[in-house]
Amino acid sequence: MSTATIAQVRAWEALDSRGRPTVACRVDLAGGGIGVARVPSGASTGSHEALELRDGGSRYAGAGVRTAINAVEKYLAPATHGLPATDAAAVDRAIDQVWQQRGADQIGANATLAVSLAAVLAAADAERIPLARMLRPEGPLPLPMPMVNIVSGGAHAAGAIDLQDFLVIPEGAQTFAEAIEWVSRIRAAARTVAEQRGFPQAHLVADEGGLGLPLGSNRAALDLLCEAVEASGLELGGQVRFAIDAAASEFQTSRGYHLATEDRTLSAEELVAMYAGWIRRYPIRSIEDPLGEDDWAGWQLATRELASRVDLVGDDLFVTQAERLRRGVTSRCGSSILIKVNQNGLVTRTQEVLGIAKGAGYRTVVSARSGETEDSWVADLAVGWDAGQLKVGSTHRSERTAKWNRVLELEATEETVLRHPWSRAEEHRQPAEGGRPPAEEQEQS
Ligand code: 2PG
Ligand code: MG
Repeated sequence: MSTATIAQVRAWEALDSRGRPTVACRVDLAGGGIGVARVPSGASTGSHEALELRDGGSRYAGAGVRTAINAVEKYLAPATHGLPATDAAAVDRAIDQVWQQRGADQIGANATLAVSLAAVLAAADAERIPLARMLRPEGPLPLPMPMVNIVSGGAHAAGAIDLQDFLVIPEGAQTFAEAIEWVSRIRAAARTVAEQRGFPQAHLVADEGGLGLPLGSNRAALDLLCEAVEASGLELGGQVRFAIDAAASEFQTSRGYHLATEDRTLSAEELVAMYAGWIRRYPIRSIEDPLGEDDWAGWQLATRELASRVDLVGDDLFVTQAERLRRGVTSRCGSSILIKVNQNGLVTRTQEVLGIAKGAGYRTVVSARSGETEDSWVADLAVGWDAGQLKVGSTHRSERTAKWNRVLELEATEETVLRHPWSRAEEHRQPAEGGRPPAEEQEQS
């Protein structure tokens, strides 16, 4: 028996950052390598995501995960026993076989992902190297550009405003440490500006560590970002740009896109026109989920109208699934993809989706969920897969800083290079049908 073979798989209920239970799993290898992984969970979940199994009933208000834990111990542990953890594809195939046979209602993506992740972490532990290095054995580790939440709305801030995330991208930073110092400065300035504007609740934090403020309009969040960047002494546009995660499925109704904060309902055309106006006025680099998860026609329109100026990132649209991404590429929807392992359920299959996106000329953003844990493996995945961008929330709350801190650790201890995904020097991917145009065709402001 090789030292990397899986000897034991155990699972239990742990808490996530919203106090809800989640699946934790430990894989022990024959030679002593150990991997522990806890599964994250979304709030603005796409309806096409892989199914997260919850028990129902009265425990944890129905959110218990004992069924998923039972699935790990009863089915996934025997199926993976004796496999080499170093062969992640073989481990995932074994997990997937059980998943297909028993069905989503017996296994659950929270069970499959827990084992899949714990196995790769155990393999890295056995080799005594970071997971990022195991995934990328050669050359400097490519660190992602951070996208950092400053203002939260939607499902992450009790609907304080309608759009879910207003983020900053410290594009001009030369190192990850510099990037983090800049965004921490901006986050602090945003709080001060908000307090000066009469929002005493600016010392409280939303689900991802951002400010959840009843600003009165969605656009006001962009003005707050502008003021915060200026107060930080950083240059808007040159050093720092903005990103938005509209999470539009959350405010889509049968009558259109309902902006409750502004008491108006917009058609897809009107919503796209609103974004176009914002893009003209603010240094916006990307908009995620600008339209609803099944509004393919709206996405096509947005891609035609906006993709030459900003990245359009599919999260709820693509849900880290190859089939939906392929449909998006052929029907010219979006130009970038959000990658979340728990939307997919398996580590290697998620990596395949990322590969398809890169092949189609889409940019890629590895993302955490709004319900997170102290785990930091998502940072290693973003680095090891050379995603180019990482989105894990704000600079507040330990489940967020765990991820930034992990990239800082890699920068301090490994040979690394910080990715600047929009710089021409790094513009190496070929755009495909429906993909974004090359950098030189994109407007720079
Ligand atoms: C998103 C994520 C992370 P959630 O929409 O991109 O911000 O949120 O995990 O709630 O889906
Ligand atoms: Mg999103």
